[in-house]
Amino acid sequence: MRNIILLFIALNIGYIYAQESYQNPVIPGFHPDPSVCRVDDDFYLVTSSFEYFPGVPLFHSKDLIHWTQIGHCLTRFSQLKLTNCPPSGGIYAPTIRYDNGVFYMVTTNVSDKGNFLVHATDPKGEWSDPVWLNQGGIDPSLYFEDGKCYLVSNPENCINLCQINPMTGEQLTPSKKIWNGTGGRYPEAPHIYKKDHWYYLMISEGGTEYGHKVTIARSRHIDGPYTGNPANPILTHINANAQLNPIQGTGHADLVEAKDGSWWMVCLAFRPQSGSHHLLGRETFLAPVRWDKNAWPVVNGDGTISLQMNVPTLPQSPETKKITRIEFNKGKLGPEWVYLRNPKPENYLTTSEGTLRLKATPIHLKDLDSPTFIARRQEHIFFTASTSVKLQDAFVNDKAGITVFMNNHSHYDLVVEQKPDEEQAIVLHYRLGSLDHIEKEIPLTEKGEIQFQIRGDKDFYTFSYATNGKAFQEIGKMNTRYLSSETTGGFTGIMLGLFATSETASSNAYVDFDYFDYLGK
Ligand code: 6LW
Repeated sequence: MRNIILLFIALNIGYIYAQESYQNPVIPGFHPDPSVCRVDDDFYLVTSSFEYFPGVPLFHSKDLIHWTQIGHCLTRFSQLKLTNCPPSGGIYAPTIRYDNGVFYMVTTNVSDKGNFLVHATDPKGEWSDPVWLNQGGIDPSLYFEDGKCYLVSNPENCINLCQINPMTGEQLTPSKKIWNGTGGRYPEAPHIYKKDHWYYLMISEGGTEYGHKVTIARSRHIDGPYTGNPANPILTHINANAQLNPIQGTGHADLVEAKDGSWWMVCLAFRPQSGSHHLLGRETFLAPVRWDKNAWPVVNGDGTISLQMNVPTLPQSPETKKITRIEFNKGKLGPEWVYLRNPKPENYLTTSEGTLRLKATPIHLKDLDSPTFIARRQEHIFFTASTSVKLQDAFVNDKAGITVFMNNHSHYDLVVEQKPDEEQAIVLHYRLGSLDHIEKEIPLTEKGEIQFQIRGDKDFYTFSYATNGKAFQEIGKMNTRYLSSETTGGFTGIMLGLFATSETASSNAYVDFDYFDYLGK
C-alpha cells in the first residue's frame, strides 16, 4: 500500500512538474533584438523600441518562458529624445548586463547622439541619465571581467572592441577591429561570453530578414585573434531544413546560463502570415543550447527552432493570467501602453468615471511629431480588440478612434468624426503610403457612445461598430499585407492605438474611451 501511495505521489509530482515543452515565441508581438541577463535565479530581458516612448521594454522571468513586463529602462525625456524621429529611428538594439550590484543597459538612439548606457541598482526603479559613448556603430554590448568593462559594437561593418569606464563613458583603450564574421552582410549584434578560458564572440549576419543567421568565434584573448566556428552558422532558418518553418528570419541572439548550468538562447524572428508578409514585427523566441566543455555551442540540436518546443525546460512558474479588459479606472496604465515620440502628458487623463480621456490636437498620425496616441502591441495573428468611444466638444473634422498602426504612413483607422450641424459620423480610413482613402462613412443618428471592434486574422483586418455595446455590424475589411513589414519597410510591428486629432488649434475636443478589450489566440 505504501508503495502504491509513493507511486501515486511520484506520478502526480511528475505530472505537475513535467517540464518537457513550451511555446514560442516567448514574448509575442513587436519585441525585437532581445538581450537577457541573470541575477541568481531571476532573468531580465530588454528589447528595442524605435520611435515609441517610454523606450526599451524591460521584462522579468524565473523560467525564461513566462515573461512579465516590469517597466521600461528609458522613461524620461533626458534619457530618450525622439524629436522628429522617423519611423524605425530612435532606439535600436539594447543589451542588458549585471555586474557587481549594478544593472547596465546599453543601446543606440540613432535619432540622437548614438551609443549610450544607463544604469540602475533596482531595475524596476528609475535608471540613470545617459552616459554617452564614443565608439560608433550599432548594437553595443558590454562585457565585465575583473573590474574592467569592455564595449563591443559594429562601426564600419566590423565588430570593434574597447575598454570603457561605464560610469563616465570615457573610452580607455582605442577601438580595435576584432571580427567581421563569416562574410555575411551586416555583421552586428555582438556579445562576448567567457567559458572554459575561451572568449566567445557571438554575432548576427545577413541582416534582419530571411537570410538572418547567428555565427560565433572564439579566442584565448579578449581582443583576439578570433577564429570562427567551423560549424557556423549556429542558428539560421535560411536553409532547406527550415524552408516550411512558420518562423523565419532567426537572428540577433543573446546567451544566458541558468543557475542549474543549462544554457539558453533568446533571439528574434518573425512569423509570415499572409504569403511572405509579416505584421507582428520581430518577436522574441527561446531555444536550448547544448554547450559541452571546450566545445562550440549547439542551438536546439540543428540550429533551427519551432513554435512547439519539445525540450526539457527550467522549472516553469505558473503564468499570471493575462487581463483581457482594461477599464481605465486605475489611474495608471500598464507598461504595455506606449506613446509615439515624446508625449505631451497634459493630453492624457484617466477620469474619476473610469475613462481614458484623450485631448485632440492638430498633430496627426502622419506627422513626425507626437499626436495624442496611446497604443499596445498586436501580439497574436488572430485577435479581437474593441473599445468604446465618445467624442465631445468637437469642431468639424475633429476625430477620435482606434488605429491599426504600422507607422505614420501606414495605418487603418476607425473613427468617430465631427460633421457640420452637430452631426457625427463613423469613418473607416486607410493610409497606405501616399494613398489617403476613406473607405466608408456612416452618419450617426445621435451623438453618444460608439463601440468599435477590430478582428485580425492572417489575411484581413475586419472593422465593425455597435451603438448598444453588442450587435456589431461590419463596416469593411482590408488586407493585412499592405501594412506588413515587407510592404511598409522598417523594424517595428503593428500597434493598436487609441487616438484623437483636431483640425483646429483652438478646438477643445476630447474623447472618452471607456474600456479596451484585447483577446488573442
Ligand atoms: C538592430 C540590428 C537588427 O539594431 O536590426 O535584427 C536592427 N537586427 O541588430 C534594428 O532592430
